[in-house]
Amino acid sequence: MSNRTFTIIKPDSVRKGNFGKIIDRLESEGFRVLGLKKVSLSQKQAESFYGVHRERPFFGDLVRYMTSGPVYVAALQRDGAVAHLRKVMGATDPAKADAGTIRKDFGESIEQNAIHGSDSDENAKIEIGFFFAESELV
Ligand code: FUP
Repeated sequence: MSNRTFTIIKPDSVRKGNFGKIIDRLESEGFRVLGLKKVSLSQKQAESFYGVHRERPFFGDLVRYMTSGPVYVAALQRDGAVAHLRKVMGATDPAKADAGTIRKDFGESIEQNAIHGSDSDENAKIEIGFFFAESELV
C-alpha cells in the first residue's frame, strides 16, 4: 500500500475562501503536504483528468465547473493515505456525506463538492504525475 494520495481543492472552495480551512483539516488528519500548486485547469486538462466519466451525462457540466476558477492541486502523504482521505472527504454528494466530513462541511452540491480525492493507489500515482514531477515532492 502506498502512503500517497492526491487532492484537488475545487473552484467552489477557492471562491469561498475555504482553502486554508481545508488544508488545516487535512493537516490535523495527519496528512503532510508533499507538493502544492494553484492552477487554472485548461479544458483539455479537465477533460483528461475526468476522462473515465467522458460518456456520463454530467461530464460537460463537470468540465465547465472544474475550469470555472482556480484550484489547488496537492500531493499528500500519510499512512493509508488513499483510504483515509476518502473517509475524511465523505460521499460524492455532500447531502449524503457523514457529519464532520469535508464535503459535508464545505460542499455545495454533487458537482460543487469541495475536494477531489484519489480512489486507489494506482490512480493516486497517475494523478500526482499529472501535475508534479517527482523532484517537486518534498
Ligand atoms: P468521487 O470519487 O467521490 O469524486 O466521485 P466520482 O468519481 O463518482 O465523480 C467524480 C466527480 O464527478 C465528482 F466529484 C463530481 C462529479 N459528479 C457529478 O457532477 N454528478 C454526478 O452525478 C456524479 C459525479
